Amino acid sequence: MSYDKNNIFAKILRKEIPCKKIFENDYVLSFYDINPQKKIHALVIPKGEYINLDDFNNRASDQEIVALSKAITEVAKILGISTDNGKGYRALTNLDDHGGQEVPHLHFHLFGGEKIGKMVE
Ligand code: D5M
Repeated sequence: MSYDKNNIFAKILRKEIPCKKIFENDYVLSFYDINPQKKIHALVIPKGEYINLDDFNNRASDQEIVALSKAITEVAKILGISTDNGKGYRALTNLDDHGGQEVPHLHFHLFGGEKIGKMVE
């Protein structure tokens, strides 16, 4: 499978469609999910063209991988859902068909602001 440059997150990265930005640096963009499943529902995506976590780990540089991982913690802090306050959140990524992935650009969902059950449907 090759990367689809017309996926919705690629369009957000090219600023062709707007997003409610939370955080950005050279490697990562974070914004609110358009269809929140929990009180707080953010997305964290790499700026590079990666389809899913497997593709990312296969092809991304160490710098990109570290940046994405650290951005999750940074965004959680910005949103006030980090483990600093003993509350915490769920970080989740769906991979491909069986994982239920709809947008073919790697994204981590950050769910928080309320107690979350064992699985997110
Ligand atoms: O999750 C894809 C997620 O992307 C889903 O929770 C909706 C969200 N989405 C779709 N379009 C937008 C825009 N334009 N802005 C913000 N969020 C969006 P998946 O894991 O692929 O099922």
